[in-house]
Amino acid sequence: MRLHLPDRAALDLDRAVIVGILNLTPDSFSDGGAYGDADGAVGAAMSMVEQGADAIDIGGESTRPGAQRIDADEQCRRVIPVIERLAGETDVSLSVDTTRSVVAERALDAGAVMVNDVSAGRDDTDVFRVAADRGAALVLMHMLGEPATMQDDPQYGDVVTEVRDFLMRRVEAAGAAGVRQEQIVIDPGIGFGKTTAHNLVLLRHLDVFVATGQAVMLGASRKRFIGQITGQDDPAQRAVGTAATTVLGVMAGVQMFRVHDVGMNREAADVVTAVREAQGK
Ligand code: HH2
Repeated sequence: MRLHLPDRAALDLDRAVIVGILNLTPDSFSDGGAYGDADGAVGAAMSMVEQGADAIDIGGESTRPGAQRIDADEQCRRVIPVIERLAGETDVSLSVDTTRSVVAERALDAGAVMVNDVSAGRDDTDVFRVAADRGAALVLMHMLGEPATMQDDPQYGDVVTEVRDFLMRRVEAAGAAGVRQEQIVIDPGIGFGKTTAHNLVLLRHLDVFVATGQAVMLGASRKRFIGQITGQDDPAQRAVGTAATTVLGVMAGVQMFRVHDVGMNREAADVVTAVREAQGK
């Protein structure tokens, strides 16, 4: 399976795609303010490439629970110079993590090939038009409510079915706006309007998302539910727990993993893939 990108490029989804996270935000829950300036950010991204990242997801707005919204101009100021420089230094795929069409468009101009929209096109439906016009890949994620309030007592009847059905409705809406089906990735949105119990049930049923036939992304990296299970309060200490979710995902057929700790997740995914592909007597 391949994820089509602009200019006839494609990402091979038969081997797990590791997407390194580059948050250019002062307030992200795990790596907020970690890179200082553009030089630091480019260096961090290049180190992820060396560790085996296939793509880098670059964001200028935190979506952690309770986060403040950042306007499009400020997001552009944060992400565009870094995308421009990375496009000149590496050929791994660059993704922009934004819900705003203006930011998506400028990021695609600067060299990005994928738009990661955690609102699945609900914040700004023009994101669909921009992705369609430019032939960009598009990640559609499930979120219940909004970052400011999403963790205030989220409720579902059947979380797996509801999240899947929502995502398929958004795939349909993106398709109606002209985005090609084979360019759309769905993501259950671990931690976005979900309790730990909801996250665990979603992780247990990742096969349901894979069975839709869309490419699937998992974003469990360093999230709070891992800390609740392992007792690790510091997000940086949740890499092993994250790698466990990558193993589960590869076993279920998930193709893309959005992670902070690239090397560890690359290795975990590669070992599981090798076992899955093992043949012989
Ligand atoms: N999670 C976060 C941000 N963007 N995109 C997708 N597709 N899936 C995710 O699970 C996802 C996402 C939140 O994590 P992070 O970027 O580390 O933190 P913050 O939002 O605080 O910057």
